[in-house]
Amino acid sequence: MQNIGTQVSLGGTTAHTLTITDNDTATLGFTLGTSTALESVGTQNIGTTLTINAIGTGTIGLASNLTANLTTTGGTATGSGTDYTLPASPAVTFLAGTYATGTGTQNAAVTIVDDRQVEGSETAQFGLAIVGNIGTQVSLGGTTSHTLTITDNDTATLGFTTGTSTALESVGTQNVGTTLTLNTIGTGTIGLASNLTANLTTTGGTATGSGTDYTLPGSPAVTFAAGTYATGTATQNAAVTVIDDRLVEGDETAALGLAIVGNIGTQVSLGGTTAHTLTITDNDTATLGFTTGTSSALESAGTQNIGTTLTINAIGTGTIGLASNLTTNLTTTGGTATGSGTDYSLPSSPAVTFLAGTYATGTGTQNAACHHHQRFVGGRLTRRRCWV
Ligand SMILES: [Ca+2]
Ligand SMILES: [Ca+2]
Ligand SMILES: [Ca+2]
Ligand SMILES: [Ca+2]
Repeated sequence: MQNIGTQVSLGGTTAHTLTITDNDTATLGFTLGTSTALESVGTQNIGTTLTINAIGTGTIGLASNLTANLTTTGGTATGSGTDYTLPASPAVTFLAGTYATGTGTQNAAVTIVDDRQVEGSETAQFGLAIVGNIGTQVSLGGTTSHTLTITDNDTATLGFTTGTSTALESVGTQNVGTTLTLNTIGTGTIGLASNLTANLTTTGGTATGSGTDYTLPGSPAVTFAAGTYATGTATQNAAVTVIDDRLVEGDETAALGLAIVGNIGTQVSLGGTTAHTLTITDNDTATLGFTTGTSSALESAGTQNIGTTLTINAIGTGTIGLASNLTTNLTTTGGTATGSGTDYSLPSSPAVTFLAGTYATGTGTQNAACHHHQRFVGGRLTRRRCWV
């Protein structure tokens, strides 16, 4: 200061602070909005991008470090070591220095847990939180949300425990076993993250479903509940109702398949023994005999009807009957008369037919027509018996 003598001295407000407001800012966001990682990947790098919006001249850069963290904002996956673990703080650091292009990228390393849960693909929604800002110059911007899809590498197959089974018609309920086999990769408890349900289906066979010979179980036929399956396998029974009718029908088969109702993502498929044949053993029988043990016919009768009687021994409920035609022939087992047109002729095949249908009383009769032939012995017409 060049004074005027010593006449001027400092006084009043003797200090002044000038604040220079920075006009250079930056935004931090995700490089991409989505990414996908296999459960076994170990570490999934989530890219972040810093974009510097610089005004003026000179080197573009950061005057101090910028740090930020990942945050969980949603999704079906569980963090904290269950399905994934967020990186420690800070997740990303953009170091102080020159950023000539005005942008920089840093990866946030998310740890993926390779469990042994059959769970389907899951999602983790991430956001960003600035930890160490540069003044207030950096804000979140651009792509501020990232969805990571974790693809499950644990699967399971569902099949029948055995390919065949046999049930007596009177059994009531036949349990058809199904087996779930878990194919897991990784470490930790083997299990299902949610219920798996499946139905039985009819794929063929001679038996009729929907209450005629059997009834499929209601939906779902089997449920493998969410939880631990330490051995990697489990069985559940599908309860097929067998109808104890009163039809003489013979053994019948029901060809059964499986249909998954409630899957776990798409992780469970049909596999192993995928078809099961259930044989239903008929407990209804019948006996066939002659109505009487003897009969007599005049040789001139022409046709002698030999009565046969069918007796049905039915167990169960419902209409007594035959499921299909029963036919039989007469045979010659002896006697003094000669068949094949000499003394008599047996009826053509079939001699008797008991038609399929209802036999409410449990019995039925049919005649077998035996044809007689006249011949003269010693000048007299003689009588011959039809021995059949
Ligand atoms: Ca796994
Ligand atoms: Ca898994
Ligand atoms: Ca029966
Ligand atoms: Ca029957």
